[in-house]
Amino acid sequence: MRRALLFILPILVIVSLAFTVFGVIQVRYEEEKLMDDLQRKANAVCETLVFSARHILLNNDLKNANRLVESFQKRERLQGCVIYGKDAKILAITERISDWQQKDRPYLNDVLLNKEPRAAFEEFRGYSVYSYILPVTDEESNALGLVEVVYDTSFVFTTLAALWKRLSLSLIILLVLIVLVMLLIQRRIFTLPIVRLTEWFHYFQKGVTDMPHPIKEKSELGKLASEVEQVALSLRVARRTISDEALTRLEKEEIWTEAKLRDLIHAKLGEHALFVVSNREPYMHVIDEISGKPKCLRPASGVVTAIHPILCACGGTWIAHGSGNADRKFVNSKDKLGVPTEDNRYILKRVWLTKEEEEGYYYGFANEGLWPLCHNTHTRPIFREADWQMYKKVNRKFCDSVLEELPAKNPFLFIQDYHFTLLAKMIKEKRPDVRIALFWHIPWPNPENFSICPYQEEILDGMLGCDLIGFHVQNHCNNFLDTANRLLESRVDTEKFSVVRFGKETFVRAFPISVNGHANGKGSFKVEPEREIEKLRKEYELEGKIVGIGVDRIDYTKGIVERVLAIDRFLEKYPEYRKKLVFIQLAAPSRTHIKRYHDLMGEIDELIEKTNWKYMDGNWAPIIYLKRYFSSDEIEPFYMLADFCVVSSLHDGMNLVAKEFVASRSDLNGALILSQFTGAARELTDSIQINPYSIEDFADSIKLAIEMPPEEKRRRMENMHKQITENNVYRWAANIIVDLTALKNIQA
Ligand code: ADQ
Repeated sequence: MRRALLFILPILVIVSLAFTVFGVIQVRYEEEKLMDDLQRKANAVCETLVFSARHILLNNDLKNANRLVESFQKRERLQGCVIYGKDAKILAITERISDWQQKDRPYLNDVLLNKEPRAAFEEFRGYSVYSYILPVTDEESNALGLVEVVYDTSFVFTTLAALWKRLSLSLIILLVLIVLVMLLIQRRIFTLPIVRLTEWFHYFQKGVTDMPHPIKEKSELGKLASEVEQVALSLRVARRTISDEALTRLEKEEIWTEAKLRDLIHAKLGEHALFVVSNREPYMHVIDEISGKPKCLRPASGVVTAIHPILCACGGTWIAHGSGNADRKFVNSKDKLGVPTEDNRYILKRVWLTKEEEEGYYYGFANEGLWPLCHNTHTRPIFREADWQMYKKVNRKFCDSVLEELPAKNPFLFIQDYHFTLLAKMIKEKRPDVRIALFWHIPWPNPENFSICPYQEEILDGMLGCDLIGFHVQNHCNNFLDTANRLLESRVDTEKFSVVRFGKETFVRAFPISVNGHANGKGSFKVEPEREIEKLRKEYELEGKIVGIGVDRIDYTKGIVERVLAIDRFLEKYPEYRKKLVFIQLAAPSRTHIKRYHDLMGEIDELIEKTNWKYMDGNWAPIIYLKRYFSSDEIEPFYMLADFCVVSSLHDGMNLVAKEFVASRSDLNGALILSQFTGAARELTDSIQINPYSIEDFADSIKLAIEMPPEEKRRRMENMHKQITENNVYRWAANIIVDLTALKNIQA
């Protein structure tokens, strides 16, 4: 519209100017004509009056003078007339203008003297009148007196005003007609072809690349459309070639790498792009509190850690909640941006939530309800009806956002986690052709525990909209099948590991998630690791010390309190390690709006302070607590310098910190103390496994980790390193893609 105005406005201005000039000329002409008329009329009337007045003045006949001025006032628009004597005094005046005599008129003597007529506009009773004066002379041209006629001129102004009104109305009608005609022309010539072209681009973008373009004429637009059609053709050919080459390469390589996953995705998905949905976004823009400038962060989240390398490898679109306070500044008109910023590998589409939506859906239902429901940590889940309604609303919002993006042909959608249990069903209602996998990153409880959820049926029904549901470990799969079997009208096929509900089959599989694994045996830093490690040793005075490390989001499931209690017990029980051990805890604050998390932060602060106070000696204190977000490049040197790493979750779907620690130890040194309640414990069997609730055993495990002979440590780390290298996150994603595409073939 703004563009159309830019186009129409100059035309309107020119037409209005031309019309105004024409109007002014016409009004002037009309005014002159009216005045001319008036003057001629005044002249004629005055001359008639002179003729009668001469006789009256010669005879000084005042009676007739009065009669005469009264009889003349009946003439059209004549206000009245006056007869003056030779001394310029009024002899007779029309009654109607009797107050005319109060007017000061010094020019009367001049007219008598010069015997010349006088015409002028005068002001009378606040109006303009036209006065015309003629001298009356005898036969010898001696002045006998004067006659004056006074005309009303208001009709001139009324006539001119009416004329202006007519002209303005015509101008308005003309302008409206011009606007309408211009809009019609511009719609026909520009808008319609562009709308058709945009529609065609839209389909093309959604994967319909074989539709001919809609611009038939050979205009510039037609040329542009042909060019895009050529690009479409080349792209189609290139994609086919890539998937053929990818298949060949896949058969040769063994270890899963970024490149191999890319090949697999090209081979399996071909031209169909990959879409990922998660609550947490991989890149957040926030205003730096110190500098006041926006900065870009990678959130401390296991989901982000796992999915980001996959999208980096194969491109696609990641749809997530735009939760950073500067996020809106960095998206285009479709709420998208290319990430990573320095080297755009995939598209991030941000979905905006209101404060109430975030409160109800994220903090409320997802994190005060589902999170404690699924984790066995004895934290009571809270289910509020209002939160549930918000959760449904937000799932619908994400559904609309995803539908806008999905291409026309068989797309693949990969949903993350417990925030979107209803999404798959919502999408399938509109697009049954979309292949959907959901990965559940947290544990799945047994049916008894799950059955306390008041919305159990809708949640299970929503999840069964998926074609494939993945959990970290087989035990979670079994729990899910049991739950569906007991709480929902459905049939569980224990041979195929699937749930059938109303004829729709959903497969359930275990896919243990992992990290990228550094298959080349080196760290993934952009900076030099040795320099970084040295810097840390100096900064935290770690020279000659035994260093333990813990890296967590601050969450009650991570067992941070139990960890501190175990360190306390260890130092109590084995005092010879006082002043020798330093434990560094990196902790990212998380979900701090929830009271349980807020209280937990306070509890951890207090406990660490108490423990440090208890053992403090000179400059030494056992625990260094670094409570902030760290980038992965910052975390890795901590992993590399540590003698042991502690993961003490009370319950954890997988736990990527354990795997990151192992992956970063290409020196095959260091020990891992790992809670038996993590998914990771099933794969990392060479870790020192603990029950974090048993503080005594936990403290002994710290001693075991410290005193383990180097060869033993090396042997264990080598096994774990091999395990992570072979079963890295690329293999995890590949397994899901292979299973999902295999299902597609079965169901087709
Ligand atoms: P999370 O509970 O978020 O994930 P986890 O697997 O422990 O957890 O991963 C946390 C990630 O955050 C790691 O990559 C770690 O490096 C990072 N991180 C921790 N502290 C940090 C800090 N202070 N600063 C910056 N980053 C930090 C959920 C499930 C897990 C599951 C993952 C993946 O709860 O069980 O392993 O998803 O599926």
